[in-house]
Amino acid sequence: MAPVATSGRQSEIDALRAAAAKYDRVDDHVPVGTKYDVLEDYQGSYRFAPIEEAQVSRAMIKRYFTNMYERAISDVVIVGAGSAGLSCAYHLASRRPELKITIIEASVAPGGGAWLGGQLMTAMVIRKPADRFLREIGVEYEDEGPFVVVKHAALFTSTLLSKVLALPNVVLMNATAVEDLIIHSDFEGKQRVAGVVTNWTLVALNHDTQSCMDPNTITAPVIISATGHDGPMGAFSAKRLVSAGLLKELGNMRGLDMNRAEPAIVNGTREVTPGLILTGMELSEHDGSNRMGPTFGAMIGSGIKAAEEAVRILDT
Ligand code: 48N
Repeated sequence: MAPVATSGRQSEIDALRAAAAKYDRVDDHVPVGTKYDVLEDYQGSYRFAPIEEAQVSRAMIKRYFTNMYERAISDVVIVGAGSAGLSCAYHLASRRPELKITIIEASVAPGGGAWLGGQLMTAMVIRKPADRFLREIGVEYEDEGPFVVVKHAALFTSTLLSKVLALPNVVLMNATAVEDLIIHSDFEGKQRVAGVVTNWTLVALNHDTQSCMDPNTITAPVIISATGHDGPMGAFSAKRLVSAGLLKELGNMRGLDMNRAEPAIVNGTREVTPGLILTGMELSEHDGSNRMGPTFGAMIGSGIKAAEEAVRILDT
């Protein structure tokens, strides 16, 4: 039998219940065009529209978990929102608006290694012909002949990220890690990647501190993995192919050679096992191709190639 609340506590409970009833009405049926007594004033009289804390919570919860529910089945999942993953997402989502494209990014901040050029310097070098993509997304650069220079890598990455997020068919789930692949056998017994296994990144990084923090799943006919070559989870899918017995061993990224590395990554971008395309520097770990260091044209080209590969698979 619950203890009877004191009169003071009861009135608090009644007030919360009344507010909850009001929020439900407000959350779901705020009359469009309601005028609020607001004032953008910087002389000391700034006034905001009224808010209840539950409205903020519900505004976030409703949207995030609706996305999560709807994207449990996606058309394409892109793992990793670095320069290759984001270039791929932009090219694919802008050309195929009917596709449900879901990006899973382990870091809170998407962008991977493209916030800086090399050795923490800010300018970003992009070799021609990848400069065409900069014109497509509207990033200014200085032309230096065989290559162009974006004054700050963050200008490229933030512009690309904003363009990707503005596309209605893209959902980005950052701070979320892919911690395994869904691998099915088809009717011929051939194994194919059919989705990803996800968890909050902070959970994925703490499985040895807590047991049984089971993951979630997203199924899709095409997975594009762009998890890079370094970082806490670099080359994730390539490594998982080895441990799952779908790849004998990693090729392991070779030494730096810009002229060999960039065409090898773009031309080598492909479906490495049924249902899984590798792009960007993760591919160098899979194939054993050279690294290119602080030049990003191949990330753009490889991302675009991965998008084209995904279309080829989906359209067959
Ligand atoms: O920027 P990265 O690391 O990877 P790419 O391939 O998009 O770009 C690579 C590029 O920045 C270079 O490395 C340059 C060209 N240097 C080359 C060289 O020779 O040194 O982005 C990978 C993204 C990151 O944001 C990670 O947080 C994320 O992938 N990620 C994951 N996201 C979800 N689940 C995972 N398991 C996971 N692993 C990595």
